[in-house]
Amino acid sequence: MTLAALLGGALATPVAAAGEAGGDLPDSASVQADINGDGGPELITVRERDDDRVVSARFADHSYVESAFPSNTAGRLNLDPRVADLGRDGTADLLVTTATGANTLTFAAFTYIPEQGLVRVTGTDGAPLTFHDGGGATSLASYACHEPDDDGATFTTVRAERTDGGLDGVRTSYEVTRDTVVPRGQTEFHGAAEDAPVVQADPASCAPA
Ligand SMILES: [Ca+2]
Repeated sequence: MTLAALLGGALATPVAAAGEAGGDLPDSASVQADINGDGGPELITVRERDDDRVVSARFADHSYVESAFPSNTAGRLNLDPRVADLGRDGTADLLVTTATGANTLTFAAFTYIPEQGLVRVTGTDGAPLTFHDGGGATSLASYACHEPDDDGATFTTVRAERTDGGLDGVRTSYEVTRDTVVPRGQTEFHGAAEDAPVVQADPASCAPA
């Protein structure tokens, strides 16, 4: 087998499999998460509705809340919400995919506020929080969560371009309080190594404790 065939096969197989499965993809995806902090799980579902997607929560008492959000994700891919505690306050937030690039997913975050329902996490200027996970040959994007630092930040994003001299980009930390996100610090880096601490960010660290 030639190298080209090897690469072609390795790259083509998952795409073909996804294509074949396309007609059978479910039109919703559900997870369990404790979004109101009472210790019991809610049933969280993301589904497609017309040109939008809808994230919803059903509670143990059968009450129900939902919020629609625009998504540029083709077909039914990446419906699955990620469960994350961005504010490290013990209640789960929901990360939903709003766009799918070649190698990078774009996320929005929703948090549950009693009397309001599922509210999109936004900045004080009203702009929705948007962040990414992925990268590839030319870029890197990721995020992480951590216990509050000196500025109260619990959420960090990293975005970088890969250059001949290393990674050029920015690391930004945020304080997240309920549905409001506030930048607390930013570090630019140039020529950073792949294993440099400033470029490290593990989305798994955002899992609720
Ligand atoms: Ca709960």
